[in-house]
Amino acid sequence: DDERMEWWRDAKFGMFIHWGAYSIIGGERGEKIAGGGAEWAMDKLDYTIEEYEKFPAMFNPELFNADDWVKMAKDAGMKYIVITSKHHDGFGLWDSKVSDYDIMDASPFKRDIIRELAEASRKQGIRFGVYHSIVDWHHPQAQGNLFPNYNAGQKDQTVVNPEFPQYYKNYLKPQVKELLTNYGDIDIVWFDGDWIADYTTEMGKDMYGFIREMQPNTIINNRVDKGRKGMEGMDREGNFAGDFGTPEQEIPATGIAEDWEACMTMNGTWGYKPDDTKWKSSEDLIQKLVDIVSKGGNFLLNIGPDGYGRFPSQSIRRLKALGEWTDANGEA
Ligand code: JFZ
Repeated sequence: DDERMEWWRDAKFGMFIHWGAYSIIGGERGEKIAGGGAEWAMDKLDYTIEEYEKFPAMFNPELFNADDWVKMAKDAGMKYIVITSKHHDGFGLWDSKVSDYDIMDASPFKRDIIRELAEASRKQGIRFGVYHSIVDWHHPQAQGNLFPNYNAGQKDQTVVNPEFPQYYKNYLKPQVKELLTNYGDIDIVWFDGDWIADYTTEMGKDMYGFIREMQPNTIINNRVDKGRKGMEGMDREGNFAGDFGTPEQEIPATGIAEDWEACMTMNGTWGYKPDDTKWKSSEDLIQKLVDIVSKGGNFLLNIGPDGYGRFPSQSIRRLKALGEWTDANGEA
């Protein structure tokens, strides 16, 4: 176990990437702007499934260059990348046979983004992982009761879809299997959406074992278990919660014995959102890196590329500053 975690503990600093069909929308619909994360546009701006499907159909990010993205991460001093293979909207960035709601069949781009990034990461010598959402607003059996236009009583997160176990078995697991078998080593699987009432600890344990069997060295976050915010579950012996805890937008106090990784945005959104101009300064981000690393944690810092495949200029400037700092101060 310790051996499996070793590279990750040494790595300290990684890049989170939230990218998908929502990156076209930028969190805006007419005069409305979604509050918080723009990756939630489908839910927050009340798009029906049919309306939202237009965005994958327009997703054609011709400026995307995997080598450039990986180089920007490396130059910033980051040692790994975690990108959204699928966020809550359900649109997959890899070539999937499980569903047509993917980059090959639902979009004009028809390039396997996960493959290009996995290969570029390997080539440039940094680790590669995927964020995969348990919630899936596009799948009728898995909308997590969040989608407003499906099933009366939506947004009541206590409502359970009786067919969710079928989604889990026949859709979610096969998706994860594709990701864990078609792309070489997947170093991290970062689950999210575990909060929905439909998902169970039994499913989490099953998923954890399923991945371990395919790739014994993959590192899996605590949100593979049910309802694991922040460090929940990591502090209780014998309590199933994955390999590391995931404090979000916060740095815990000192004295955590378990593995943890703080994930943060550079502004206030995970997905691209031009309206969000609350950028943390480079100095602040450097400070956070030092604070986290000094407390034994990892720092997963997010980029929300736009619908063309560009990192926001504000993010690029901050990555450069972080790179200059990590260059000058040795390994993070
Ligand atoms: C989730 C997503 O809903 C969000 O869009 C983004 O991807 C983020 C990284 O993860 O949001 C969460 C998940 C967990 C907590 C808070 C927000 N939590 O543990 O407090």
